[in-house]
Amino acid sequence: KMEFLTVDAKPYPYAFPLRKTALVIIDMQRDFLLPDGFGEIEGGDLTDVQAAIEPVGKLLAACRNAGMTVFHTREGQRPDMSDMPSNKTVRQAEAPDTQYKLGIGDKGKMGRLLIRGEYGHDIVDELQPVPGEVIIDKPGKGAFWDTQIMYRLKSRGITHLLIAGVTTECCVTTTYREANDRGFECCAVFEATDGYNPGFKISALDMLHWSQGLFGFVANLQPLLDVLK
Ligand code: TIU
Repeated sequence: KMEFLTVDAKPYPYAFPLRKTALVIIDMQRDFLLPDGFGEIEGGDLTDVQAAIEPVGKLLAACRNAGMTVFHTREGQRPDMSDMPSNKTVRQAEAPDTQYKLGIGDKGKMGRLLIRGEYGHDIVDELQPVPGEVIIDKPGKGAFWDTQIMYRLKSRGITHLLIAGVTTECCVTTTYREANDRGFECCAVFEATDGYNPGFKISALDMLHWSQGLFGFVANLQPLLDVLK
């Protein structure tokens, strides 16, 4: 028997089948969250993304406790950078004001920036995956481009996604929109995502649920924690 849970959400309550729902945590990596990481070098204000670590942790604990499938993604390139999108290379080389003192693959204080295997590329201590959880390494912003995520989700019978992580304006909503086009019923968790610009977060999330759910749903964390108990 399929157990459906329902949580208050925008634009209307989100119903999700517990056994067919995955939590997808986007890019909670040291390079995006800690000082001297890629995000800060890129010009990001870390205040809000760091504040998201605790709510993401609460969501992760609740989903684990409910027996839900958990996916973690990490943005980065292979050490030889053979999977580096050319537009990333072009953009960091040709940014007019050379705000990027260092770029992807350069050596930062936490290792080579956004390179797999480096300390800075990995997930923060508080949110480390446990055995049985799926880690998706992705070369771009969205988790569906050049990765196995679709096969991993389909092979587990997943139809619904709870989406959290950083940054809202970049990898979170890119992945959410990719998932929506592939037929997944998505719900972003408001307090468990944040970005480098407060205005961006609100706009990005408003766009997801505008007009009867243009792309899907947005729920608050506490009501979700309550229904997962
Ligand atoms: N640049 C920026 O805001 N974010 C990223 O490049 N990656 C993610 O959003 N994870």
